[in-house]
Amino acid sequence: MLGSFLFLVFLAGAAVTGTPQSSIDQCPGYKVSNVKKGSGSLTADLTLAGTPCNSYGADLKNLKLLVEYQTDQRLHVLIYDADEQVYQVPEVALARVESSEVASNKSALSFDYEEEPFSFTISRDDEVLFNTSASSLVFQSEYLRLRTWLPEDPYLYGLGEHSDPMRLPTDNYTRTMWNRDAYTTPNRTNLYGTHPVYYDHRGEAGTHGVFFLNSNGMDIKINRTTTGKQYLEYNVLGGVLDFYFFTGTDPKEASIEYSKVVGLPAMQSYWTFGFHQCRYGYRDVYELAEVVYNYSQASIPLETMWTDIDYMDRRRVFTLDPERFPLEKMRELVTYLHNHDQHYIVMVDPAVSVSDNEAYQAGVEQGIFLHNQNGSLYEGAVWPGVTVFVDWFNSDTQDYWNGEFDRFFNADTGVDIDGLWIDMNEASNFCPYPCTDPAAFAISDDLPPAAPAVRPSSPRPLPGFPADFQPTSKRSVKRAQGEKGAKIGLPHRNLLSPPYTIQNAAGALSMSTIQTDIIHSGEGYAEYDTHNLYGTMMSAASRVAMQSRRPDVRPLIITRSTYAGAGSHVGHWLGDNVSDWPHYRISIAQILSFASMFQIPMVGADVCGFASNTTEELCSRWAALGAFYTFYRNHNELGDISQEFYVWPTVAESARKAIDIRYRLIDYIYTSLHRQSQTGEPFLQPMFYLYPKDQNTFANDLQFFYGDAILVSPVTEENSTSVNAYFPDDIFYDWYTGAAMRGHGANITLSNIDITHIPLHIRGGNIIPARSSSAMTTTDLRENGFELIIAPGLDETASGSLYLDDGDSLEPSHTTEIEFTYSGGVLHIQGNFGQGSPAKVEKITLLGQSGKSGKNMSIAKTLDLSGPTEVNLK
Ligand code: MIG
Repeated sequence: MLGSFLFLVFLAGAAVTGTPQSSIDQCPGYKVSNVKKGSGSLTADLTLAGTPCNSYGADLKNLKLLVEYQTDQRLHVLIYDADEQVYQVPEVALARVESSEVASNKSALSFDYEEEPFSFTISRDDEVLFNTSASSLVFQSEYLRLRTWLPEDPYLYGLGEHSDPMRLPTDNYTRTMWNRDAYTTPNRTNLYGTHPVYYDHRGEAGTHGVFFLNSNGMDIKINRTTTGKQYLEYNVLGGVLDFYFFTGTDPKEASIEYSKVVGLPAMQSYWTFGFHQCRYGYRDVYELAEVVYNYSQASIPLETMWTDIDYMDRRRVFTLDPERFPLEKMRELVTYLHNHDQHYIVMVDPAVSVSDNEAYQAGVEQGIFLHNQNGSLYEGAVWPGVTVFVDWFNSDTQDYWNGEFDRFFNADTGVDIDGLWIDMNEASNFCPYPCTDPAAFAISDDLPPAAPAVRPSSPRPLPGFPADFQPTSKRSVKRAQGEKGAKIGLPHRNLLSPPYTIQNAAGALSMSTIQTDIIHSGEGYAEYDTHNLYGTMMSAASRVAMQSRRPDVRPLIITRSTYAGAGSHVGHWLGDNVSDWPHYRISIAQILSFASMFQIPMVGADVCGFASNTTEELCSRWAALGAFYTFYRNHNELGDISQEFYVWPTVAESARKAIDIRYRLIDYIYTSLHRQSQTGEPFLQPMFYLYPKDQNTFANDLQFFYGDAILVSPVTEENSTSVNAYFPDDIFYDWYTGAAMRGHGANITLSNIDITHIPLHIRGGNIIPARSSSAMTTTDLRENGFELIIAPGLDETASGSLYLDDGDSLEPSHTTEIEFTYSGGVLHIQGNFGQGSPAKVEKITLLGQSGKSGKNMSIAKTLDLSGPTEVNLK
């Protein structure tokens, strides 16, 4: 059933039509008048410069231009309609950064324009970064077009979410932004999230980013003209042209600049970096308990147990299956986990079953579901059958969501979860457009059978049920589309099938999601404009709800659908990948884009793969690779063979070894992610972030840096025990032996890599505060002392840092921030040493040539990190 459903989706995707470029090329563009220049800003009027071409909707005659030199590294360019009717991304979805208006002559970027036809350039020194003279500007009621020239063979990155190479293709490449339930994450299609930011890396000259703050459906095309000139073109279904240009001397700096626009990412609790086990298809609470037990028997640390929609009563959110997951037993399980310093997480979906359940009744009473324009509830079909969908723009929704969380996840009477998993929030709808009979698409009684060889009996069948109950709402739409100054959208648009067609792999805009002519409560936004924000609005509301249950601790929320800036609320998993080698490999490019370029540092793929059966070899390699994601979770689809790490001895061995290393490094991870949450400096990084002048690194997305200090070079091919890894011109040290390895800007074949092993190298110049030994839980880990690993760089110096707090508080009262530096044979320890019992150093290891005899040197030395000190290692 699911298979044929997906097949239909693909067929629909293939039917996407081409665009009539001939008529669009007749569009007259705009001319500039009434220019007003401030020291750090410019405003002007833009008037249509000729006969409207009305190619994909009506040309707007009067526009306004606003240019702000926001900082010395960031420039804002906004082109909007003079009447301010056109939809703009609401502040509730993405708060705007304040401009600290700098004088234009103090800025690294400069804005220049042509009067008629209007076009503009953004330059850094003498280098043009963005030049819109590549085509005339088109600003229509349901279509925007802007094209910029690019240099020949550019190094472009970003434009997520996708499963294409990290360095974007530059020929005939289209990135469609329209959030979609993208089972198996096919490449060259739109996936779950929208991040309309690209980075353009120009080596020595620096790196800049271009963030297009727009949430409408769009195709971004990267291609060449018939004469071979390279360009990037935005084709957008609405909204305004809102661009943030930011620059850095290198890619790291550019990422930091982006974090200033979309917000700094949320800091996560210490325990969240432990290992997580999940799957779809756990039969009952006893099976959950068995898995927890099996992990401990296999001596594989399990920090957090997860449960998919299996726990729900007939897949209804905020309910428990009374037979398979009864409340009493669920509470026992959670208590058991908590008593053993372990954690528990479950899934929540945004679609609420239309049936006799509390979440539905409460939602109807509070009027917080989406409504059709005639006032009836908008219905679709998701797991529980016919459903309604929460309207995140309704001002009563937060109360509703808090209320459901307080009730169902109540510490005293409910399921006391430690974190939250939110899914299906693109939003996903099984009822294809036009959805006239959602009951016909209720697939809950047609679930694929669980694999009988692995589980003694499949989940009991889930009956369908009638859904003819349709109360009317008490909602009130405050504004109508078209109100001047309201920025909620032009009136009289075709919100279902606009004239321009984006290459949505699902087909029509409303296909397999919420119908796009739905108008939200509150301000009255159209789903057409806000579709791509649905998951992030749910993320923000869920964060508040989790915080309202546990006000003092950092909420962990992992979401499927994201929009720019989502990292300030949540982390992300990469959705429904496949248990195959291509998905194993592409996960690296994907986590790197999310963590470093989109500022969602808590990210990981389903380890061992979600769809289809994994293999022992793949799962063994993935157990090790996943240990170097920030979010490390094994997850698997209903009906596939079990893939918990203990199922195969080699996988268990691989997992134990990788988890041992990961746990020893958790404080290094924690320190770096804390820094990212404070400054935007990315933790997970592509190789070119640290070697921005070495062109050999620019497209490498099979190796990566785990923080500044650790290079991860996994085996990437099946049936292989070697990897051809690139080592820049620098000094590295083998993590396992400490042996120095001089990189020469060439590939080195690492061989004899057992399937339980992952090559890791410490990059010279770093000091790593590792725990001296691992533990079965992160709570126990925190009791262990530290080993300081000093890896001198080519200049014989090294540095590192350590951030410590209680691991959990939103606002920790005592924090310790220590800086380690090594030079001239002496280790210097300085910083702010918070109160509380000081961390202990048990061992100092000096790697490589610097030791007395040219070998590694380890000294066992107990040292309290309670104040500044020096250790002479000569
Ligand atoms: O349509 O909850 O991506 O991780 O196991 C499938 C069941 C719904 C999709 C998620 C996947 C999860 C599954 N969900």
